[in-house]
Amino acid sequence: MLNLVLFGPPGAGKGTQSEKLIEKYGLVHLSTGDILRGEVSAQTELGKKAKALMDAGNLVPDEVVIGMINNKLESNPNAKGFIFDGFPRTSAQAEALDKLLAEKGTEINHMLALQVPDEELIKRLLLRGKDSGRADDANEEVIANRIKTYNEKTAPLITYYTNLGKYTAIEGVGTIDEIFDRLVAAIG
Ligand code: B4P
Repeated sequence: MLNLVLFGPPGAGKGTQSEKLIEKYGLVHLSTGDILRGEVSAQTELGKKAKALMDAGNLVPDEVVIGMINNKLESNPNAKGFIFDGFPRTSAQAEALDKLLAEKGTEINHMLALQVPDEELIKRLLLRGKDSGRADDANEEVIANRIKTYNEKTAPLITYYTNLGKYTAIEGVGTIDEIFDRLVAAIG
C-alpha cells in the first residue's frame, strides 16, 4: 500500500495536488475538509455543529474527524492506498491515524509538506473566496485565524513525522504542474 499525508497550511494546494496524485497512483482521497463540507450541505447534526467552527477558521474536535476517517478506512477495504488531505491536523489525530493504520497492518509512507509563504496563502484564499461560497475564504480575519491555528496546532506535526523519518518539505510556489512534479519525485 502507498499511504501519503499531504500536509501544509490552508491554501497551500493540498486539495489541488491531491486530485492529481489520486489519478496518477490510484489512491483513495480522504479530505476531512471535503467530508465536513458535505456534512454541512446535507445539514446533518454533525454538519450543523461543524459549520460554526469552520466558518470561524477553527478546528473541528479531534474525536469527530478521527471517527470520520475510521469510517472511510473501513468502507475502502481493498484500496491500493490512501491520500490524507488536511488530516492529521493535531498530535492526537496523528497518533490515532498511526493506530488505525497499524490495526490494518499498514502505515504512512510519506508526509509531504507544501511550503508556501503567508502572503501567497492569503492571496490564493481571497481569490477562491470570490466565487467559492466558502465563508472561511471570504475575509482576511478568518484566514488569519486559520493560519494561526495551523501554526499553533498543526505545524508541530512536522517534528512528529521528522522523528519517524517520514517528513519531506516541498516548495509549494510555482505552477500546479511544477509542484506536482516535485511531489512525484519525492514519492520516488
Ligand atoms: P480544508 O478543506 O482542509 O481547507 P484548506 O486548508 O483551505 O485547503 P487546501 O490546502 O486543500 O487548499 P487548496 O488546494 O484548495 O479545511 C477547511 C476547514 O475544515 C478547516 O479550517 C477546519 O475548520 C476543518 N477541518 C478540516 N480538516 C480538519 C481536521 N483534520 N481537524 C479539524 N478540523 C478540520 O488551494 C487553495 C486555493 O489555492 C485554490 O483556489 C487553488 O486553486 C489555489 N492554488 C492551488 N495551487 C496553486 C498554485 N500552485 N498557484 C496558485 N494558486 C494555487
